Amino acid sequence: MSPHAVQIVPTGTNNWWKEATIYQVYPASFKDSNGDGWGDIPGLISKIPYLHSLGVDVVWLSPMYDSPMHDMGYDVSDYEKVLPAYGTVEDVEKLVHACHERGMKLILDLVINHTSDQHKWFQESRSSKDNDKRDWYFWRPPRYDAYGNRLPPTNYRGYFAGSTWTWDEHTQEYYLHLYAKEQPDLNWDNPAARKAIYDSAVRFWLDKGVDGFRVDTVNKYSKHTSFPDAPITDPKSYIQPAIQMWCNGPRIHEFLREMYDETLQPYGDVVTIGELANTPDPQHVLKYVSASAKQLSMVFHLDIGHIGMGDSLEDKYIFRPWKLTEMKSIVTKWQSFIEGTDGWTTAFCENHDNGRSVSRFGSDAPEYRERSAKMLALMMVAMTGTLFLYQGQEIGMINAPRDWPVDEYKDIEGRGYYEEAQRQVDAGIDPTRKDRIMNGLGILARDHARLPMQWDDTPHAGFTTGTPWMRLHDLYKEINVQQQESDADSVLTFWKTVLRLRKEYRELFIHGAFEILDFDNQNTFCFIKSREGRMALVALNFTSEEQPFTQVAMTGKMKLLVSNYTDTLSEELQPFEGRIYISEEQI
Ligand code: TEU
Repeated sequence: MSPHAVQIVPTGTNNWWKEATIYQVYPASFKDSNGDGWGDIPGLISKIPYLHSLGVDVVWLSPMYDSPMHDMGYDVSDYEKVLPAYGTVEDVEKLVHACHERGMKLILDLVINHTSDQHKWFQESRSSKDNDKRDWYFWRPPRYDAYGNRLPPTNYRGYFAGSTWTWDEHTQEYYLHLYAKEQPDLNWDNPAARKAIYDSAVRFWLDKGVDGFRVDTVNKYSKHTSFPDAPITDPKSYIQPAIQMWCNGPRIHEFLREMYDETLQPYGDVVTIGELANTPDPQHVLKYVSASAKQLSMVFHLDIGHIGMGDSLEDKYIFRPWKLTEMKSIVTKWQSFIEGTDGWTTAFCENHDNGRSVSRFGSDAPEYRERSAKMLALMMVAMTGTLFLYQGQEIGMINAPRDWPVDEYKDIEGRGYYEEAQRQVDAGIDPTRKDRIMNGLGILARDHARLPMQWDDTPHAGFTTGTPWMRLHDLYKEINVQQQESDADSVLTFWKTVLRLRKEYRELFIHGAFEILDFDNQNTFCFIKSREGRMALVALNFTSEEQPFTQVAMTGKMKLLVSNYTDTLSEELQPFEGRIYISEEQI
């Protein structure tokens, strides 16, 4: 065994969620049961047997709460009501039962940094300056420039291209929203607001039997409430990136510990997966995920999703060519940082906020699409931590065609960047920006993950009998569940196989120590997982060319466990080939 590999000795209990495979469902796009063109919970319930057959242990359901849907449900207007298009609270209780009766679990999406502007709390807060919920959100007076023009309280740029402040004529103040103006930020510094969040958003659903939450924007609840201006990093703009003003704020750990102690711990081993942005220091991440911290079970580190994105918030959707060493560096960091600790980590490469992994990290060309999907599957199932699969990843769904016009893109974030670019072109500020943003959206847009699920080759891919809310992929007749379920060589069959192997070799794949073997190689990604003298070697070719298999000597005493080729060559890795070798005995 390599002398560098460190043993992971998971202290604390081996919680149920460490070895689970969690499958994210985007409710709008998964399965429509009533022909209104929107996915719904009865449709999801009808597909639980399918998910069970895939090898899914936990379903993560993205927001299904009542919402005006400006941000596809991440703008919650009532935590205790289900969006009518998705169904009812009783439907969610049936979904809990459908999961539990198969030994599966259900987690929901906890969106508690902000509400919708239609939430009754905000409606009360905005009604008058002396309303008792005024301080449940952030209200501040305007500033004025030298000419008497009214200005927002700070120069912050939000995530959806625009100021984080919106003027309220009725009470003559601005309110804060890191995201859309329809998503006002809750003031977590107000204890009454926190208590209401715990009761309405958390306990209400735990009492319905859900098994945990994915926690949206988990490190943004504690703001620097003196609200200083952000440094000028974009001289051509009044608004400036300011994520340091709300990420990992002064009271964030206090708040998350309080939520754990008061709301989660009383329900037993409830899992929480925090969406953790802009926290590159592993030591800081451990303050969130160490079992002794009693805050979160684990977190998503978003940097794998940001591969290929521009280096600044304003250039997020300007595509930036990347090298494989960037991915290796990210994977190595988040695979290794829990070694010797009581923390835990996640393994994912797709979600509802990012383009499809085959298109971004492999190749969605017809001759390479399936190979790429299987190669990436081998990378994912060999990773330490809790594994997450996003709907459609198991059948190798790919980005929308590059020639789709911008009107097919529905997401508020991408459209915000496009419209901002249009304004800059019209103003002569940046004549090529709109084209560069459109190019970036063609690779990186959140929309690519939100095309309806492709079930079969009937109209609308069996997703709906009505008119789908979003256009289906043009290739749904070639890429769909039904065609792949009966194909022994399909991506779906491959995922079922390798998910079983992940459980069979869980000590290595889920709990093993990670060590990279070829960091400087920009074409292949080879790493080992080791534990108690056993070892697995993973070899991945990220190119469409044959590449030398430089670790072949290490495979002498190992057996080939799985490959996405039937005819493997000893000295070369074929285009987008993935292989996993296993040591036969203690090394
Ligand atoms: O995303 C948090 C967020 O800031 C996103 O912009 C994220 O950083 C980026 O898209 C990742 O590549 C969460 C939800 O996942 C997202 O869908 C919501 O729009 C957002 O919060 C607001 O609730």
